[in-house]
Amino acid sequence: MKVVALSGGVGGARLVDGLAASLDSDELSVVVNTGDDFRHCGLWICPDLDTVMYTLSGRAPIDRGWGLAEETDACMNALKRLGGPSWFHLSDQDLATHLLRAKGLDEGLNLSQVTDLLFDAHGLKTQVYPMCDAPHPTRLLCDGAEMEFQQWFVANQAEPEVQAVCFPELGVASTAAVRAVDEADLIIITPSNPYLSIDPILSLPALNEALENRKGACIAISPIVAGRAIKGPLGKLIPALATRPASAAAVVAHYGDLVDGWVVERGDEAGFKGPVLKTDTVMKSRGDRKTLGRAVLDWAQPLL
Ligand code: FO1
Repeated sequence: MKVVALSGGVGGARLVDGLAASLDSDELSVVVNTGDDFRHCGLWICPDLDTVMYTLSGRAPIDRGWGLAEETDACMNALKRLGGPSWFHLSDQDLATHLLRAKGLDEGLNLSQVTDLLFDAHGLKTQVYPMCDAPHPTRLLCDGAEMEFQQWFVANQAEPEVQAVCFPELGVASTAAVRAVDEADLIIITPSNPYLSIDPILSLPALNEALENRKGACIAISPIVAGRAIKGPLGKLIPALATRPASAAAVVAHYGDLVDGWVVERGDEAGFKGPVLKTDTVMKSRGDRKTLGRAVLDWAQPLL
């Protein structure tokens, strides 16, 4: 069975880890948001790609979700002492990833090629594709001015009220990502932030078209549990952007008829039409991820 997961952020990476435990490496592909990517200290930072890589490697911090669990900060401390930027934390082993990516890009590899190189270096077999190879930066419209994603999310702790999430007009989706969606029997929208992690993927015309004309079924896991986001700013973004309280139903409305079936936390299924799986969707451990991944795949079978 060909499965494609659309992922961004920590929640998406956790489900990908759970799906990878139940699928062969030639069954699972992952299309990852690159709208959070930015240039920092001469490096090209790809947070959502690295979060999938570290999570699949079992090396991401179980609670924080991004970066690496066993880490040191010698370089960041030296950088601070030299008066360099310290708002975006790059710990020592994580820096090795950024340096290797910068080397590959500097030698003319595109983002997909350097991602393959990094995943191989981590001994990972899962097919992970950037949604596009060229920069496709997400910007947040706050108080009439556009902010770069990481300036909003990290430097300003996602505090500034968001009036709109903005994407570049066009954008060329990566060939492998479009092919993966075209060939998929099952497309899974992971419990990522719909506005910040999934909409950037849908903003790419070729991927949006591939999803609209999909041959397979498309299911989604709600990132809102009992009216609250497990992690991140979604609990505030829904009232700000959809002018309604945060709820699983608000996420359903956001995706509209793109989604054929929903996976929601027990108790959140009120008002759902169509196929819905009510289960435990909060992943506190790798075991939880595996259980949820298996439950989602088993439940989705009749939808294919
Ligand atoms: N998030 C923070 O809140 N503070 C940081 O200093 C920070 C550094 C960082 C470094 C590498 C990386 O892959 C992710 C990092 N993140 C940090 C998380 C990142 O901003 C988010 O993971 C995504 O951009 C949104 O999901």
